[in-house]
Amino acid sequence: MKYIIYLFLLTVLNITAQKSANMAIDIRLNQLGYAIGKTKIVSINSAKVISNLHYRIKNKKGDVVKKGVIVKSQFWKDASEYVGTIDFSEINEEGEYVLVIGDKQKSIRVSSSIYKEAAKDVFKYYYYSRSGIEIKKEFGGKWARPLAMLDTKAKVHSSAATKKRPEGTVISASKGWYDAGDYNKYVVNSGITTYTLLSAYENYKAYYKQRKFNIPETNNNLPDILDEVIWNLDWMLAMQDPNDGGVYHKLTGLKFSGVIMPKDYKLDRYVVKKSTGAALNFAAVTAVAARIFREFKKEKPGYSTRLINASKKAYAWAKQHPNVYFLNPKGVKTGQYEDSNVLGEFQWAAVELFITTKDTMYKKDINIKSISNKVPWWQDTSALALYSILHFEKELTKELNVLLAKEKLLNKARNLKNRIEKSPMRIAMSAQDYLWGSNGVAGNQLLYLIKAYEVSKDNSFLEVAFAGTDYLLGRNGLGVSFITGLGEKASKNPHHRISEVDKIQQAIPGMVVGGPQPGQQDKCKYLSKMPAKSYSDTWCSYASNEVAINWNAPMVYVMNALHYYQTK
Ligand code: G3I
Ligand code: 9MR
Repeated sequence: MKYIIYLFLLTVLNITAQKSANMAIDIRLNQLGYAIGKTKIVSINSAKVISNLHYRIKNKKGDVVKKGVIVKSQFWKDASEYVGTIDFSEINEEGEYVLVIGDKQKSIRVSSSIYKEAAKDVFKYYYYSRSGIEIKKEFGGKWARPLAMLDTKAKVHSSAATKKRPEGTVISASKGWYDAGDYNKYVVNSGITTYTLLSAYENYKAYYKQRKFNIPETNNNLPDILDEVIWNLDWMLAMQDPNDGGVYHKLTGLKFSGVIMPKDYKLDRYVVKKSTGAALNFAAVTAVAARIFREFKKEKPGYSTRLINASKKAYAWAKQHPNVYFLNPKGVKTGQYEDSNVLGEFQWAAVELFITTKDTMYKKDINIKSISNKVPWWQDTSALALYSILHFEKELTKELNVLLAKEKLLNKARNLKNRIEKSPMRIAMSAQDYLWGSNGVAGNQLLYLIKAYEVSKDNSFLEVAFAGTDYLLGRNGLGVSFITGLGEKASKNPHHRISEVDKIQQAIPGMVVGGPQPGQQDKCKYLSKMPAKSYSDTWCSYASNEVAINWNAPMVYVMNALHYYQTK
């Protein structure tokens, strides 16, 4: 009898222990699913230590295809959570599965085209961000909106006045993409953004020549990605002062608008102070575009020549004005994209101009030793120079120290790969990466790993890029997919004026939100101050939940590349 009671108590204790463990755990996974033949990881997160946690994975027929026990967990300090890992990389049959842990379960998809649709959604964000166009139902679905904000009457601000273009001169600087949740347009943030899309094309030409994204230009003879980039390039070209080659830093209202649709925007628009940063971002991007559009002389006659001439003039202006750093002039209260260290931008612009023109005057300015291999972002574009040098490695091998460039890039990529392999969450993000726009950091880390794969053909870089992409799609500190409309539990209330007031319940899909960061500069309501959990899915939170053209760009590159590698 005693033995039966003992057994009964033991069973009850075991069930209770399992139940309390289940209550405390959260299953974090890639909400889009997992790629056949690639690494597949689910993270089990808990405020408490995880041990002896049983799990099963069942297929659609209900057969258990994998089972196991998580015997220990690792402490993830950026979220102050314990993390158990389930690696089910061996499951490679296309289909739907269910992960069962006690009374919790989650659906998991294994597929050969995980990112096919997502790669299109993150790209379409740029079409929805176009200024000065009607978004038609045929291309924009229920997020159609009327023509607005043509920007044909922008005034030269006092900070940008010159003899030939005095204050109040009216210029047209139409088209371009709204920067983010606001309706302003900034040349510096256009730099890394436009380059990333151009680089995607330059590295995967055949893929992008056949990939259709259902935009108004889809049926012309240009790849859709280039049509979309032209929308912003044309605006950038209009931001250059033809009299001296200088480039206005931004086109903006004097303050952020209210929470309105573009058609209700009433603020006067200005082009504001020229800056060295704007000139160099402009010079680099137009030099890349010039070499790409050489291939399309019939479709875009004269465009390549116009771009390279503009690039040269902007670079010359920057050389004559090497330290004109932007800060908002008095009375201007919109975004700054300030940058008082433009050495990296000088290297990037010189590299792109040399690659495109082979003119030794630019080669003279290149010093690969000085180029930082840090993961690039709007304020430090140095590594973009490494990307381009290594794309043209063969062509440049006798001209530049490409071996040093390769060593720099691969060293950084190995560092990122090691972080992923050692991290409790198998992600590259570390404490100092949780900044305003941390999801942009995450995207650029993944892009960096794919660049390393392109350059080295070392498959381990591609493997960790696949695993690392889980982070933005749900395997993170909140179990939320940080890309609107992608996944069962995705960001819903981005700081994006159009999505906030367009009377459509769902936010425009495919937008990467800024991501967790402990700065909480917006002073909105957050549930945690931990770096990896400090995120608020509210309109209010522009410091963690805004969307921006530079945060989507790496995910266009990454998701389309991963789709390409999955299906090639
Ligand atoms: O780089 C430093 C880092 O060294 C330091 O440790 C850290 C903590 O202090 O700060 C880091 O700099 C931060 C930077 O973002 C890096 O992410 C700055 O403090 C922070 O102010 C800066 O925020 C920028 C924000 O505008 C405010 O200026 C974001 O990068 C930038 O993406 C964001 O851009 C805005 C546009 O101005 C307007 N349109 C919306 C867009 C997105 O929110
Ligand atoms: O909407 C603006 C967003 O694009 C900026 O990134 C952010 C920080 O500069 O500012 C947002 O505008 C807010 C302004 O700064 C303060 N009043 C409320 C505005 C809307 O949230």
